[in-house]
Amino acid sequence: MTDISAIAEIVDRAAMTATEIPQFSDTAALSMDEAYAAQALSLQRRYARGEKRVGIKMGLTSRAKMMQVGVTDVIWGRLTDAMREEEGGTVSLSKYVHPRVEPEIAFLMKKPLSGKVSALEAMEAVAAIAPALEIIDSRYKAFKFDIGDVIADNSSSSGFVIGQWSDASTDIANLGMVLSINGEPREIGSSAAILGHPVRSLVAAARMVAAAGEELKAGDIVLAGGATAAIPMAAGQAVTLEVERLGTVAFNVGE
Ligand code: OOG
Ligand code: MG
Repeated sequence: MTDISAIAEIVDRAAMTATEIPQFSDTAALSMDEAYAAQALSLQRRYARGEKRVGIKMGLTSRAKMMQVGVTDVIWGRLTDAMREEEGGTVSLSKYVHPRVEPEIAFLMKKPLSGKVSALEAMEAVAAIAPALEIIDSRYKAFKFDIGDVIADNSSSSGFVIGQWSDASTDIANLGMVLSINGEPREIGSSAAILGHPVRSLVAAARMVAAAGEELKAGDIVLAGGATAAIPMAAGQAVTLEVERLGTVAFNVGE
């Protein structure tokens, strides 16, 4: 029998101390249900330490991301206030194991949303849209995992930076996205890479949180998922994402 609370403690401690751990799938793979149960329990430990839930992140919603990590199911994880990094600020590598950065779109919810919803219903629940950078940091050795591993590890959630909010009526179907390091474009993509349209990620988010007995709440942030492959972070990098129409979001990487 799989000890879900032991797994929750292992992934929570690994994230808290920025220490890498072996994959569970090396010994016994977790089912998706076991993995989501472990994720939920590991977040309970964070909440008990005073962290506040601020939303969720969707993962593996683009082909580029699926190819990069070799997992082909859409997944989700939870975001807390402790994961937020300041826009334009300096992110310290010391909090992370082997972080990567990826270009995303963020939704800010104005109404609760959960269950089976249409794209129109999903957009009606959105207050604003922003360019965002997600810092993902798998706690597993060599950033290698199977689907159960990554879900248990809160889908690699570890940091995020949100740019300026734009009106929810902004057309985000096919916006150019350029991720640059020190002024050099390194990953170039489109918001259309996110399930064909980022709103589909929000529709999936509503369905997936409902399956866990939860909902998206007013004020929640929802990250739609990386539009391109992620780039390993290193000290001295100036990371900038420019999203057509939505503007720029940036941070620097410190020691
Ligand atoms: C899993 C998390 C994926 C995304 O945007 O696709 C993710 C990982 O790549 O470590 O955040
Ligand atoms: Mg992501």
